[in-house]
Amino acid sequence: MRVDVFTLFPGFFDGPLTASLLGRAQERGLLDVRLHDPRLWTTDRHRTVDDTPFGGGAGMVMMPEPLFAAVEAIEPPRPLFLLSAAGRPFDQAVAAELAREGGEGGGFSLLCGRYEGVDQRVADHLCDGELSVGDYVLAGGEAAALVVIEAVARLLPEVMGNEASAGEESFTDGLVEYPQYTRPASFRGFEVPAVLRSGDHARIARWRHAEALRRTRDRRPDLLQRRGLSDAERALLEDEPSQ
Ligand code: JCQ
Repeated sequence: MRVDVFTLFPGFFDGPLTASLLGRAQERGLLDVRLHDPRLWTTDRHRTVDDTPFGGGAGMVMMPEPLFAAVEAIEPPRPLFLLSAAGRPFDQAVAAELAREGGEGGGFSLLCGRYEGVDQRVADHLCDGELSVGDYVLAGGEAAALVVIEAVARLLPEVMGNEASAGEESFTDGLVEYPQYTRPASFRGFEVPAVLRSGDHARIARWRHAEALRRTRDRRPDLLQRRGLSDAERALLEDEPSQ
């Protein structure tokens, strides 16, 4: 899958794209991230990419010309998304959509804003949509772009140790994770729940499901609201003791 990124700071991506999962995916030819610096498409002596806002106000706005010139020269894979706190919330469903549609020779592209934002004509007439990775303000879209790339790349066939890892999320889909433990069984007097050492795999699966439900209800009621509960899950939440 090809992902083109338009950024004034291509160096921001050096570590994240070469390390770990994304680095291996690129080495294996499963992922092809291409960075483009719009500053290279400026034509003035000072390589200017930003200007003061019409109407006044603090800060600078990214100019349309270098962004349009860069995108029109490259003709990156579409859709092209602007990273912005005002965008469509990026979640696992959007990640899955992008992984599915970028899967076979396809892809998508990302435009990273900086300063106070980009000229609105870039969002309106160059990009196909806007994505937000969360309700906070970043200094630029680069960190958000990395979030999107990593969440999508790990869903591509062959990128992780997939089928098992992706399938594991089946019944717990839309819930937060159940708690995980490893050795030692007792650490500083803190014990691993006995059920996980019982060897009773049906009971372990039931306990994990109940824990995922309980934690989602307590920490992320918004997720539970969206997903809903089956009758069996309602019973599990009421009946299952904590361990
Ligand atoms: C993305 N949540 C927050 C920073 C300007 C479009 O112009 C700008 C974009 C950014 C980066 O995006 C975010 C963001 N999801 O801040 C400055």
